[in-house]
Amino acid sequence: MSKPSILVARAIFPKVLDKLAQHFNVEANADDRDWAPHELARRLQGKVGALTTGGQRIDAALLATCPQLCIVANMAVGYNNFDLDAMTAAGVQGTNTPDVLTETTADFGFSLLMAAARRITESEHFLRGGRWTQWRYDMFAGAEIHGSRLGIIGMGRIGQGIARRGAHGFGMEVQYHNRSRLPDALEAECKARYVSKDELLRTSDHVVLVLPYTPEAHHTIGARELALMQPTATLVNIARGGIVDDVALAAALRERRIAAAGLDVFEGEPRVHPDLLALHNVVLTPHIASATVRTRQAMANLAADNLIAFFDGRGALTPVNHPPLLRRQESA
Ligand code: 8YV
Repeated sequence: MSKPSILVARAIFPKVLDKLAQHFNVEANADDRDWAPHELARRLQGKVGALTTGGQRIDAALLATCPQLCIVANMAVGYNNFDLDAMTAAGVQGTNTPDVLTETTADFGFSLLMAAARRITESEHFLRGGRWTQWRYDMFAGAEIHGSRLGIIGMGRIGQGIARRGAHGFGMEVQYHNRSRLPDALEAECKARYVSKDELLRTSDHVVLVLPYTPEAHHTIGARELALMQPTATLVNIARGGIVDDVALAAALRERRIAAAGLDVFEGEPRVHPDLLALHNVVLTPHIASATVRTRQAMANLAADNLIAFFDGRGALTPVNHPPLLRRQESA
């Protein structure tokens, strides 16, 4: 029997490609180019599976042109690049990579918080610029981390990881807002108190955003929300671009209506709004919260294993939808 054909839409670890090649005819993206939608659709012709990252949009228009496609395995925990309703309606399985990146991403969220609140990159630029000539009592004096009040919006696995770090490692008072409250036992373990979004914004020293992107979550933090925050507060976004109104945030940072921000994700990334690039009180990183070698390997392997398990007939390992009728896998 011939192997099913799949597309790997971006470069991944050669070992993972080798593993996939044992099970599939693989078309890879050797040059790691970001394919335009029409090119992605062209390359998906005749493919029954695809391994994507967050950058490839899988929607009704694309699915209509790829009737053989049965499964799309995203190498990311977030899957807002999927139109899930369209995939479910078309009988296409979607999968993501939860759990394997939780602690790594929580580490990074905490790093970004500390870098922004303690003005680490800003002071490094000052030093490298040759401007450090003497000590001064208030030089780069930032905000306290330990013992301060941490607000987390989005209390899934990564949010809980950040809460644990804050509460147990830094003695922070943790409060959170989420679509639904956590069970009591989990709240107790994270030492986290549920509050409304506005109360969280008004009373937190630091706010970390870890909620999934949905149309309803668009601009969860805009001018109104920024106006509620304290002038000494830090805002960290490791969720998705579009959760924050970047223009409103740049204005708030410029006018010192909040003290600092740490951003790993941006509206329209990899483009970053020039207003943000012009500011010193924001730490900017290129969507790397899950980027440790071990975690990226685990993510790539889990995405690959989803494809392998699905075509072995074992079912996807970490599905994000449950189509009532899956497209026929024998179409391979
Ligand atoms: C990915 C992420 O690296 O998992 C996610 O949702 O945002 C990152 O870990 C990125 O989406 C590329 O796939």
